[in-house]
Amino acid sequence: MWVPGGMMEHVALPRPPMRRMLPLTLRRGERRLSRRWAGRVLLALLAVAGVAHAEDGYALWLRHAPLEASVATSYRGQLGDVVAPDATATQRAAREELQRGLSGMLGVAPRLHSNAFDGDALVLGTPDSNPVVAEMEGALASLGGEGYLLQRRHVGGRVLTVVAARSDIGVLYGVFHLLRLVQTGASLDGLDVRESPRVQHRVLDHWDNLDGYVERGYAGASLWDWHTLPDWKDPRYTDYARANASLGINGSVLNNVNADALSLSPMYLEKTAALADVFRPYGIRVYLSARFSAPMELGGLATADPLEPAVRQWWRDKADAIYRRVPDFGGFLVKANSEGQPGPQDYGRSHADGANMLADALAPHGGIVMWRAFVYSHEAPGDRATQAYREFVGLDGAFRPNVLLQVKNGPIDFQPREPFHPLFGAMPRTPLMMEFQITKEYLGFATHLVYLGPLYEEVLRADTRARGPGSTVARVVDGTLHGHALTGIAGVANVGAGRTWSGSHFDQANWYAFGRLAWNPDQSAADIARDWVAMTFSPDPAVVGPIVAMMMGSRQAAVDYMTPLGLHHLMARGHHYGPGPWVDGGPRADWTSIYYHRADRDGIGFDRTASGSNAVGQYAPAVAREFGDLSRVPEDLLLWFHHVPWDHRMRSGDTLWNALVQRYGRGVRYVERMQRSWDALEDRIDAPRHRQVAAFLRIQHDEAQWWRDASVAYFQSMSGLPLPAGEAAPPHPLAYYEGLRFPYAPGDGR
Ligand code: BDP
Repeated sequence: MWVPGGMMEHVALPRPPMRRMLPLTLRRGERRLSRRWAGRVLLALLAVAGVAHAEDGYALWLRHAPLEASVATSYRGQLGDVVAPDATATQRAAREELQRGLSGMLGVAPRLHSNAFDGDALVLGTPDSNPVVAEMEGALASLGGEGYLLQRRHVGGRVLTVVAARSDIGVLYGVFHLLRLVQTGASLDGLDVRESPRVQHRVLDHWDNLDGYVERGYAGASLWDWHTLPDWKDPRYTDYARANASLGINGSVLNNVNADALSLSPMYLEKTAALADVFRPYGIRVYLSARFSAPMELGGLATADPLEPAVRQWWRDKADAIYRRVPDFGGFLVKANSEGQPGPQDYGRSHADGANMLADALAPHGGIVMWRAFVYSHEAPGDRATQAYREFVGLDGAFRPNVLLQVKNGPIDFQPREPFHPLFGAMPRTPLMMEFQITKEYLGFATHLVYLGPLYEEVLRADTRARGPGSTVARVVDGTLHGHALTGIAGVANVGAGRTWSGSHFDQANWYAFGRLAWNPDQSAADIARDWVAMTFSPDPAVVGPIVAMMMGSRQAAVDYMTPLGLHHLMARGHHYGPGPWVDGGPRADWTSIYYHRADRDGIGFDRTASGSNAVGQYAPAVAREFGDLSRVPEDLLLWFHHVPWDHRMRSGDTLWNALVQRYGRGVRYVERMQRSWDALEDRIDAPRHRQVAAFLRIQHDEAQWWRDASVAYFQSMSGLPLPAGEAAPPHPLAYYEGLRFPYAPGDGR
């Protein structure tokens, strides 16, 4: 029945939990149930009812849906009573999670003891809080402050399942891991799991404005109700913290990188402190995006020059004031001299001057600066893809030890597919932090089912060759490549106040995948998807298999129907919603699509080889040779790096023109297949979620078709070539697509 470490072989089909499984559990157990147990079952029923009746996505992957009865009985027998300390807020959080999770999944609330208990038991603790764990101190030594151990131990005739760590937060993480094992049907026999995070700062960046609007957010308004804070601490803040802790996310930047200085005012710092209080038991520190000109806006200074003593003093005082309210404040995230934001260059100073000033103010308190390398200025001529490298690479080694340089995964801007950013591997003396986007600004917003796990995985596994083969981006990020202890990874959050948190059921998977990869960047996107599906929908292989299959190809499908073969940035003007390969004119060349695709009668693509912008020259020589060589460049990046004629021969032998049109069609057909797979799951998924996903897939299909038709119509107007056999002509003339307007596309910057 149990498959070690994997899915269960024979799991009953998912069922409406309250109707079938729980009464069965009761009947079977009746004889054994004392009054006390009956009371606990009732409690569990009530706890489960709250979750099970509301299949609206709110419970995320923490639904703790009831397991099939015999499975539940087996786990109950294996785990026994629970011995867990309850002296600190984090210890209580761990107990509550266990209680909630096991009640939901096993149908019975576990018996909790805070100290000694004689029978078989599930034991939680640190060396300080539990004597069994105290004896394991040697095994815990190398776990670090956040790691944990899950172990089956035979101690004096008792069988103990131990969740041990050196800190309370490690224990909480271990509890979430154990609950995941139970929910996904893993065997506990011979349980022996050692985990510690590979990356130190695992952070969500919220692009939330103080007025509640979320830039590039597709899940409703901001979670933070600044107006009612600090007095009203919405229970949702706790659920947010629980969800993050279940993944090991340990930081939250509360406000948009396009920052409002007001976030640093005393009134807002009180509100930030209230959120920090809610998050603290879950191991989450708060950070703020700092507006570089705040000393002028809030402090009335005439300058924000980072070398000006009054400015430096202002930031020191500000840091002191923040730490008085939030003693474990994480630090600042800064977007400077990019897209019109103020920064040190306004005063002829460098990024390092700016970052170091803030780092000096935070250092006495242990805070860090996450300085963004996303710089994008119209004053800097040349290929936009090369700007960050040009501005930063010469500053390697110039930053204080508490500065991380936060680099987007690719050199342009969260496109459906980009090569990895050339700064990874190129600044050995500076810790580089990864910035992924979880919210799908360029990937169909919340309505397109696009699982980002494969995108993250592709980037993390890319080989920078900085120190020979195996110099992966993951090893830059986890610090092992260049020996940095300070490490970080950030995801631009996709959560909002909408009931599903992420705007759709499937976008929750992107939050989930980001968190799991932040903990261990070498995990596989497919394994993560399997866990997510098992917890979010059902561990039934007949559910997990098809859904994981849908998810794993979904990102490539979006690339295909939006920007295949290395095309990028072809969105219509003013929003990032629909196709606009025809966009030209306006104030800046690099705000147009034609700048990026460079299509004309003869060919298409951006020449970034030595004969073009030479962006390839920013990569390590081995990578530059591969990307720069038409015969070796991955075809998925062909038009990113090369301008080629329409009749360029692909490796298949077909022409580029045919391949391009076929890719568009392939993307649309993938969505059709996802629709069919999803329809076939109708009896296995609860109706509310099934209905919404089906509707969103219809939207996705229509929009994929629209992308395909508009793009094919436009590129055909350039190439003048006939469509390959079997590819239908777009139903409308190009002018129709060009004329479509979407003034209120969600997520637009304001
Ligand atoms: C772009 C977004 C813009 C952000 C910017 C950034 O369109 O809203 O402000 O990135 O990362 O992707 O700062």
